[in-house]
Amino acid sequence: MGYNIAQKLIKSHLVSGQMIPGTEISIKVDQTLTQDATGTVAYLQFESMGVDRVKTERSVAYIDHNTLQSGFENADDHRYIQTVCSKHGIYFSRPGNGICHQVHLERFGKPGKTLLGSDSHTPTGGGIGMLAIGVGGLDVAVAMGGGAYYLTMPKVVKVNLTGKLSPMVAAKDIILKVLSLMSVKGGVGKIIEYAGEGVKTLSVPERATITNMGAELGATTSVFPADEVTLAFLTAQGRPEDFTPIFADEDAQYDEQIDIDLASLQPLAACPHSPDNIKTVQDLSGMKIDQVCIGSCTNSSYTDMMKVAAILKGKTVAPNVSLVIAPGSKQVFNMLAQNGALADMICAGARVMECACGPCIVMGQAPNSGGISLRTFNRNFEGRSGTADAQVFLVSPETAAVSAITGEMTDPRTVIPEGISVQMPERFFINDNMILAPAENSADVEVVRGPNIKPFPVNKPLEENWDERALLKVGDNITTDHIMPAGAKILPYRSNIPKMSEFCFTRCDEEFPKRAQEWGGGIIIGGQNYGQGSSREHAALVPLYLGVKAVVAKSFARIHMANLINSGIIPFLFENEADYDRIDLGDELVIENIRTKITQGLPVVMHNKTKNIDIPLKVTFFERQIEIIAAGGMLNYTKQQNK
Ligand code: MIC
Ligand code: SF4
Repeated sequence: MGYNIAQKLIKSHLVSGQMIPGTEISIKVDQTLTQDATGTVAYLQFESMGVDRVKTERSVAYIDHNTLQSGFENADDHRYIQTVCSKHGIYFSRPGNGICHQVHLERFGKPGKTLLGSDSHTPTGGGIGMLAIGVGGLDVAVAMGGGAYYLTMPKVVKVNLTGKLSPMVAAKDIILKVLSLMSVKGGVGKIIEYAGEGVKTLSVPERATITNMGAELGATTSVFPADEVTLAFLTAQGRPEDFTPIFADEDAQYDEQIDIDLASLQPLAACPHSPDNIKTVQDLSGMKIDQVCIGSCTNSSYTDMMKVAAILKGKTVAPNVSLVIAPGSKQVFNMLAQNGALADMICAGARVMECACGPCIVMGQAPNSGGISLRTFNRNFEGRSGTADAQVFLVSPETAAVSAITGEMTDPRTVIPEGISVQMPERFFINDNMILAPAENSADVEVVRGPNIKPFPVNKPLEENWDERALLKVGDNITTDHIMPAGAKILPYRSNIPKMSEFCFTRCDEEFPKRAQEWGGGIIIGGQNYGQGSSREHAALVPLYLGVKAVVAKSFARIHMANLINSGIIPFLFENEADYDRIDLGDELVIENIRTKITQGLPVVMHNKTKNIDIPLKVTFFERQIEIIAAGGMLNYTKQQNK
């Protein structure tokens, strides 16, 4: 029996386990990436492991998130990351060089390699045939130290693409279509593999848009073949030698299949407040808009920007619209400046920002009250834009640019029916002067630590008997943006967990941090898909700091569940989902002999003392995860192993 691409990539990196879906495997990690919002803690954790030089083939630290320096904190953290990287063998992409996923695709990604990144959109690398997985910072730290990455062997879904996109229909519309079919939790435990003759009609940036936003499916990752289109891209990036062809075998098997005829697609939009709430742009047309943001790791490539510039050329942004554009990388920005496309954007009235995450992570540009914002980004969770009552619609660059001119949601096919043709350049502008190689000699480098860097919390070994309270009860699809919001005000404290704790869960309940302090922690009760969205470990580390012992939910998102285990907070599932309704805020929850039961694989029952009922909990952890939980988190576990 032949292999699909996902299986080939896993097989060639398998360290332990067997490729049986649902079982635990571990793989060798070739490359890692971090960004600055997760990087500071990841490097603090790496330092605590006492490893001198990273053991990966290539590790890169990017500065792209915390770029608004309204105080010393971000600049200090950047200096810390720069020096710690230089000391330990990590390449450093300076602020101004671009968004991690875009730059990594351009300059470092290699087909056939594995990439672990402390950012949920790391699967962007799947666009060139990498096995690229988003994880918490601690998993990246372990990988940099030479440790394997442990994961649940996923099922593989084949998305069979036929035909060709019509003019003004974009790669974004393909992934929005997949989201409408699978939902934000439909990808959990799965790799999404793209196949079929439609694949070769898609350029690398288009493929990367699709794999990037596969994160919104909850998938482990997404992957495309590495073919002649990939080779042309790498050649244009001046690195044809990095190419390796990767295809599925003729007789490859898949666990599921979805068929999409590209020719049948039309422009789509993800409506508030979820990336899977899909409608056609046609159905929404005529809706007045207030803001348009173009960029983010999903849609900020050279070809995306050139299309936008072509649409804006000779036009003026509608009076009711603020148009913001952030190119994805210095390479893209440079090329737009050199060929005059930037002038077309400026002339039309665009507010051009530095190449970074920008509005996607609320480094400015929050919409007006109740504002309607069209964004080419990948997430539109409620409040994520920085304005609590704003309505964010996720659309393609074509739809965004055309709508910025008309001032209302507009199907781009009605304005430019013939479409826009933008050629992939034969050679990109290559200048890696903003990527610093590490020092040859570690001893020459002194790591600089600003006053914002505070120790991160480490858990205690698992205790035997718990008498806790239900500290918070939340509904379905709680995102990490609910748990630990981002934004220019809070992000500067990513290396200061005590300060961050003041904002924990405040989007759901203003009183949460105060109550957690007063009650000395407790247990969180969650619904379906708890912890969806980002990889931010802070959504586990801050609750740990506030004394959270466990989360009992109906289901969990993959990365967040791993982050909880890594920090020693137990992610329990309800044995009977109906029990969710039998717990209220403040209920006294008792679990006896929990350590013995978990380590011996015995059933765990939580007694709701307030209501005098027993609530059975599902314990579905792998052996190694049980050891991590018992040790009180990954760092304690690693120390025990190294003794
Ligand atoms: C995001 O898009 O939510 C982020 C900010 O990139 C996060 C990482 C973080 O919170 O630092 C992600 O996607 O993992
Ligand atoms: Fe940055 Fe937004 Fe991409 Fe996250 S989703 S990496 S914040 S551009």
